[in-house]
Amino acid sequence: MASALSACVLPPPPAPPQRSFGAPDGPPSITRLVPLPRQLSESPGQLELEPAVRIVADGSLSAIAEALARVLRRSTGFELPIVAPPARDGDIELALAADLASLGDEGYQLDVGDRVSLRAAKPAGLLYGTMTLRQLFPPEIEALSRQAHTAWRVTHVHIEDSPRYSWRGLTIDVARHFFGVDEIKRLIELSAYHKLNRLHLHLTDDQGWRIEIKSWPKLTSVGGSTQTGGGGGGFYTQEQYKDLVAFADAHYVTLIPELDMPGHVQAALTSYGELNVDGQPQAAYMGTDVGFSTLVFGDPDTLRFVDDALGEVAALTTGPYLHIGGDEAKATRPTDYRTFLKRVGDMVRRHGKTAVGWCEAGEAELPPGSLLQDWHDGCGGSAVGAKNGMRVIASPAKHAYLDMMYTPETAHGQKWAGFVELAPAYEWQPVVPGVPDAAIVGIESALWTEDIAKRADADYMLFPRLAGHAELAWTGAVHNFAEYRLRLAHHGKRLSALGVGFYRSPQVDWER
Ligand code: TNX
Repeated sequence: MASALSACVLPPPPAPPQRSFGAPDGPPSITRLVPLPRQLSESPGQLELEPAVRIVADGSLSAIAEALARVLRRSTGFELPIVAPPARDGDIELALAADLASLGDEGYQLDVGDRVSLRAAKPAGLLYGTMTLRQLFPPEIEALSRQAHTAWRVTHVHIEDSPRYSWRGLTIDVARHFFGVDEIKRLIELSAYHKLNRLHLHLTDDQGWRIEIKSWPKLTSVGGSTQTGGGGGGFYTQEQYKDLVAFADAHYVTLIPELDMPGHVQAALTSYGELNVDGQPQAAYMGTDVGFSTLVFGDPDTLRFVDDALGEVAALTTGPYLHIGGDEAKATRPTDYRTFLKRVGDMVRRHGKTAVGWCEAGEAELPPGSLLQDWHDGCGGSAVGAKNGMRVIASPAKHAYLDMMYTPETAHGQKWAGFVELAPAYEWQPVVPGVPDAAIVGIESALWTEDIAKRADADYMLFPRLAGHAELAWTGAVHNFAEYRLRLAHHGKRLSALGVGFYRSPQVDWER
């Protein structure tokens, strides 16, 4: 236990950290946290949860209180009733606090002393505060069954925290291989646990169409029945998709649907002959090539199809964004590409949403305020787009593509952007050539699934790299891999308790 007040402070963004976390004299609580909070100080003393502990929160916060209670009840075996204020010593108190508005909508303040007091201006901040609180306990707190011999102690601590970037996301390709509702819900929980707030579902590609469009039912009855390498495919009904949106909303994760166009559309061309020049449905595609399919331009059927599909997906979407793809449209003539995406951007606006496109789409005139997802050093479009008022999300393949193999020995995945071990996944900055820092809204990792068909393989590729990306997005670049790997060793115990089968990189001493 620290004998004197010890503190670690991260200055506000974008300045670099003044001192490194995890220095030998750093507060021990720090070694438990991924992502790091902006500011933490410890003082002497510890709080131990007693069986009589209660969660004190007013009714409007019951969902967040209940989510925390569920986790703590399982492992502690305590009853953990949720009661209205006032709190007494020994309790965990959650409260909204207007005086914390300076920490923003996602920031929070967490004090552990004679009781736990978690305060935030907005509910999202409280949710993130509960994630930090969970990490301050021993890792067994995440266990699914009662851990009888663990003392649930937390060192007295004061934390003030808020995110560096507003966009902290993950792309999951459910088109190449389909991942069902329960798998996506689990990823939403794991995203929120790491303080991520965007989940982008790549719903359509050459190999499959994964979202029911009632006005074009063959998109799923035909286009949803295939996937890479053959096999059954699958899709979300609109009811299932609504359920996913509600689940994501409850975790303060914005679900972003992507309908990729004008390339990556073979599944649509397979479903409807009228989308093709010759009026005939095309053959299903189950390989791994990209850039060979394209929609036909200027054709009224095509435009009606795009508008109907965007309209139905917009109606299912509570968040502000629709992703329209725009990547690798190598079979589309450049002028057609620009004309088409401009029209699609206008449709998105008409449906009341903000367009997001892959960086190539910066070449097209999307509405101001649209976003570009940059997957490799500008890819031509990001700088142009930024000049035209677009904002940029950094997803550089060589750091953030989680389908890249860790090493030549990794059993699944690709290597076109290089091998991505834990250090290169962690040590980078979200900068894009020609794009001013102020136009960069954050980071999004991506898991493409040409070669990833099972939850266990997805876990292995996502974790623990996603934790490093989450830290970059939440804390900003801390970049002391030697220190990070110590925290990651601890985090690995939490991931295991959460049932995540992650890659045990030799860069980390997991047994520490
Ligand atoms: C590139 S980067 C793609 C995807 C592939 C991925 C495989 C981008 C926007 N498109 O279509 O699945 O590489 O790593």
